[in-house]
Amino acid sequence: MVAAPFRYERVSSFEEAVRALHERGEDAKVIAGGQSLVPMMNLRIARPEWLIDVNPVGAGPIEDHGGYLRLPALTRHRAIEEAEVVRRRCPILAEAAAHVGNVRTRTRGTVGGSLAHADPAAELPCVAVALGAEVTVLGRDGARAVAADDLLVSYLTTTLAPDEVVVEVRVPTLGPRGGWSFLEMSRRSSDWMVVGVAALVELDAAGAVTAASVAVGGVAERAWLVPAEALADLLGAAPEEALLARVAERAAAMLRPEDDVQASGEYRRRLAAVLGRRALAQAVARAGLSEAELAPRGNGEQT
Ligand SMILES: Cc1cc2nc3c(=O)[nH]c(=O)nc-3n(C[C@@H](O)[C@H](O)[C@H](O)COP(=O)(O)OP(=O)(O)OC[C@H]3O[C@@H](n4cnc5c(N)ncnc54)[C@H](O)[C@@H]3O)c2cc1C
Repeated sequence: MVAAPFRYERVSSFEEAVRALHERGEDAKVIAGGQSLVPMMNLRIARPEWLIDVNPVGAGPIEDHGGYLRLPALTRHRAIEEAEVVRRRCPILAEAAAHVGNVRTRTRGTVGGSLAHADPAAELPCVAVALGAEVTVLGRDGARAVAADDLLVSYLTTTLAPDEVVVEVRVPTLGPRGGWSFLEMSRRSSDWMVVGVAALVELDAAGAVTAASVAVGGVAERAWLVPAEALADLLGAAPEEALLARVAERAAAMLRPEDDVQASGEYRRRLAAVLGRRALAQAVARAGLSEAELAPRGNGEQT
């Protein structure tokens, strides 16, 4: 199928985009990478009257601000996957970005688009929630910062107003004894996840856990941040396999995923427990890796 007729405007700043969205009303949509919006238009699930193309704004560089990385909204998934600064300072983000679709999709799709689109099976919202990332949103009254966890509401639904745009995303960088892991199961390598888990841990010098954060994708109507009480047993403890398994089981038991064509809800819940245990174990194993051990090269995948 082809998209219904639409009108098209290019803007060279996010301020202009906000103005255009406001003037054109609720039938206007921003287009960034087009990797979700265009397929939806072709299927006529979306029929915007106006497309506001923000690509002339450009992405600009990913900046290291010490405690956080600043990713402009138009940063492509491929840039996140490949950037040395991301691999070294926030490696979970690069690891997750490598799972997004195929290389053609990653070359066009953007971090701002992924968060604004809010697909519950998308990798970047899941990792953003686990990291406690902050999203800068621009509207008619200026900019506001919103936690990724507060941006996401439900299937393809966020707290963005129709005339607001995502401008940048700030992701906390890895601590000196921080470990990370992003694991997912999908039916084929370039498919959306059936279930994915993002896990972050911090250890003290004695190897006890001082902080942990886990988010799960594909199991609810949005990326699910595991409540702190489900991870509480980790704090102050030596992260042994049996403890990690118990914590992952407890968190997964809170889930009530629905059946769909890809998997039953019960299968997803089991998968969340297994991937949760493995992700926590990998995060623990990676905690304290030196900078020289980080920033591995891309896998050169060309699918
Ligand atoms: C074959 C294929 C496989 C894919 N596989 C995956 C996958 O495995 N995992 C995954 O996560 N995604 C996958 N995707 C979709 C993903 O790649 C998109 O990049 C992403 O969801 C949206 O980013 P985009 O820049 O393309 O957004 P667009 O398609 O341009 O826009 C998507 C939505 O976000 C809004 N939007 C975009 N940018 C902004 C902004 N700055 N401010 C406010 N609103 C904005 C648009 O108005 C629209 O509603 C796949 C896509 C394809 C075509």
